[in-house]
Parts: sequence; C-alpha cells; structure tokens
Amino acid sequence: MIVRDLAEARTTRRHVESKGWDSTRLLLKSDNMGFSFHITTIYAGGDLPMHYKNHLEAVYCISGEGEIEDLATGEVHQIRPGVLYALDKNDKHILRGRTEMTMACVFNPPLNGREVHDETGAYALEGETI
Ligand code: 9YT
Repeated sequence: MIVRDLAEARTTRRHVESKGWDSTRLLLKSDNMGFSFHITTIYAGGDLPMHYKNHLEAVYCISGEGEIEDLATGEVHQIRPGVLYALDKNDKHILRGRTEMTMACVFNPPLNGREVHDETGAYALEGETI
C-alpha cells in the first residue's frame, strides 16, 4: 500500500512549479499504478494553452472557477467544483482560471516526475524521473 500526504509531498521534488500553475505529483510511473495522480493549482487569471499529445488526462475541479475551451470546436465549458473534464481525444484546449482553482488530475500513461509543457503544450514521454 502507498500512503502519501499532500502537505508533505509539497516540500519535495514531487512539487513542480511552472508558468501559471503548480502540481504535486502524488503518484508517478515508478509507483506502478498505470496512471499518475496530481493535485494541481491553476493560478487566478491563468490562460493556459495545452495539448497533451502523448497522454490522456482527466481533471476534477475541487475548488475555484474557470473555463475550458475546446480548440477543435470552439466550445467553452464552465469549470466549478464538482465538474470533471477528460481529454479523451488528446484534445487541444485552453484552461482559464477566473479564480485560483484546485484540481485533481490523472494522466495515462503516468508521468515520470518533473514534466512541464514543451513549446507545443505537451509533456514528453521521457520526462525527468524523481
Ligand atoms: C489542468 C492541467 O493540465 N494543468 C497543468 C498541470 C497538470 N495538470 C499537471 O502536470 O498536473
């Protein structure tokens, strides 16, 4: 069994900060669960174009409010606590935070550890392991 505490993990290299967000990677590839699990903070006013070409991601909003734009269709979906979105087609999107948002995120395949977005908005498959 694996037991991890978010507050403790935030003090380690599991905590990754980038432009407009931070993410604490509570489960990673090395845990052999077949997915990774992260608690992400999207900062207020964030406007984040992303395109996870190499991963499927599901995101559940715990707190805060914002919106996600599907760049294939132009549809804009409101994000609030209780809403989940799943990028089941590696969907290119923009996530906007009206307020700070706390999100629970799952990635398949799992992240290695320290991934941040490349210039195309993707994470490399061979990210830095921790
Ligand atoms: C919601 C989202 O994709 N935010 C960017 C960070 C990512 N969730 C991560 O690495 O945990």
